[in-house]
Amino acid sequence: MAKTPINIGMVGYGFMGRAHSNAWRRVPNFFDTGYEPVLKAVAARDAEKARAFADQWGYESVETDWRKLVERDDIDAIDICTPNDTHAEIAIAAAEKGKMILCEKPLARDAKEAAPMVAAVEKAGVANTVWYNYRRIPAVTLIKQVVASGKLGKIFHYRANFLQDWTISPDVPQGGPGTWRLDAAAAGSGVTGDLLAHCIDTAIWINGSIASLTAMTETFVKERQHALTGKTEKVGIDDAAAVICRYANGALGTFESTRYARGHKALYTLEVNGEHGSFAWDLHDMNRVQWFDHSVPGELRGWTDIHVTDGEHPYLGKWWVPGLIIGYEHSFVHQAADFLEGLKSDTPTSPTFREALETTRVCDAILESARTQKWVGIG
Ligand code: SOE
Repeated sequence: MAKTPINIGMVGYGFMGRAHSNAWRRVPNFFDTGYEPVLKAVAARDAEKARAFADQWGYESVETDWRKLVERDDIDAIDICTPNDTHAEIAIAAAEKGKMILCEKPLARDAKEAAPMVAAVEKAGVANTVWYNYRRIPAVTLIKQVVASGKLGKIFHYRANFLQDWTISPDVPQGGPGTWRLDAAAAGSGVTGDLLAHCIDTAIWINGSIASLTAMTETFVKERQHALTGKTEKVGIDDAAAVICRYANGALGTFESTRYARGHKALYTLEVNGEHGSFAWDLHDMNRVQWFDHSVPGELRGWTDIHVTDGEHPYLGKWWVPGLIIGYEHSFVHQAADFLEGLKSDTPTSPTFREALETTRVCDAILESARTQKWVGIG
């Protein structure tokens, strides 16, 4: 049967522009959603770079102003891959034009900026989602499914870390392409919005809402040259954050994130401890999950290393044969597939803008708690 085309308008062409473009290209080959994403246009200010990106990834056309892209009648969905400070304006304009919207995480720099985005997509009634891709790594999705089945019983702890080391040198600038994540004006925050946001999104998805928290943050390098102005300017982002929290279900949580953990490049780890079992997972070995089942007879009881590559594991029936692994990029393909499936069944694709707003509110609470040195409730 002929597939329904869905015309994608991509805004931005950086690291995430590549990850999302790859997802749109791969998804119809592996997932039978009934839709055929068409890479219709990419928008970016630098015409030459945008053209080179379009040629590399197979976009049909180029715009140098995202407003023109949003105005185009031949675009069905706007995919936002630009720095955080631009998400709100683009998303709200796209919603007003009736476009579906897929926005790179975090939704915006803070909840004040994100709330009107939620209002805009809900008023327009357009499909929307935020690319919190790690949820859709099969091992992580498996944890979610087993926890939701009740097999772990009462959950006591959910903890997660996301550790990197790429900003230790004071010579890394802030601002500009590639380093806008270090510029508070563009990013909103540092590791909290960039890395902890992933941990919090997954935590809320698996273990429910966070009720209250207390946090500390640190900015280790206080001044950096700004890549755009050339001037040495005060650094406004958090370089590291440590959080303890209480979940609405009574569990306790701890989170840590930093870009100063020498040797760690993208060490996202999470652990869930329940009454009857525990899970532990590590992004560096993303196709495996460690599982402890207390119901196994004592003499055989122990941690089990599950290679999450069987056809019955989430998403894996669509890929290769049992035992063969998949990678980081597949998590984006899975999100694109779920979005298209959602269109087919008219169901929202989680996290929607509204769900991602909750993560942003938790991030705001972390920064507030670090500033005030007080516990903050998330109402
Ligand atoms: C930062 O280095 C970064 O690229 C984040 O922005 C991504 O969201 C994360 O998945 C990997 O690290």
